[in-house]
Amino acid sequence: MDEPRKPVVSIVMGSDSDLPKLEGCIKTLKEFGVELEARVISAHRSPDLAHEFASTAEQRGVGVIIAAAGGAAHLAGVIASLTTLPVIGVPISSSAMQGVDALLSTVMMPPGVPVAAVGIDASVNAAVLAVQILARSDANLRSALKAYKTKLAAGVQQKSRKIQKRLES
Ligand code: RP5
Repeated sequence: MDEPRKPVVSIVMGSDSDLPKLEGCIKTLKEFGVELEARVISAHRSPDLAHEFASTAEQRGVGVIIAAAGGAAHLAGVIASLTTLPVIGVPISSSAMQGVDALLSTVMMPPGVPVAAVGIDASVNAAVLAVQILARSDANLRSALKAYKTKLAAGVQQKSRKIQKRLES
């Protein structure tokens, strides 16, 4: 039997309640054919697990970590403090502050410990950024990214044609 393929991107989220906001990320990574894993780890509720995860991810073959959390979102920052892997933070809009709290908690890291924060709930961008990082050493991913950009541009033209048609009718 084939060995299960090792995850190259690890998605961690502060709670399972964050999962709906990460479906776009998971779908996008799968479309690029990137092996992934997804785990619930909380910087505040399970700090020992966060420490263990971050300090062993690189030796498990993970290349990029995507860390998503809402509220006082310290998950991405704590993980970034314990690994030299690139960490992409996704602020989640799960609190009364609609993600502004998570955005600032995720992005305002001290010098020397970067988290590449994407927009609030912008988990598709986290996936694309992860693929762009991995593509530096993967020609297939570089081609796939070029095709992705072409598709984005085609989508814009299609929308424009749709508006033209509506104006003409
Ligand atoms: C954060 O608290 C999680 O990332 C989630 O966005 C939020 C609420 O968590 P639950 O109370 O739903 O577990 O740590």
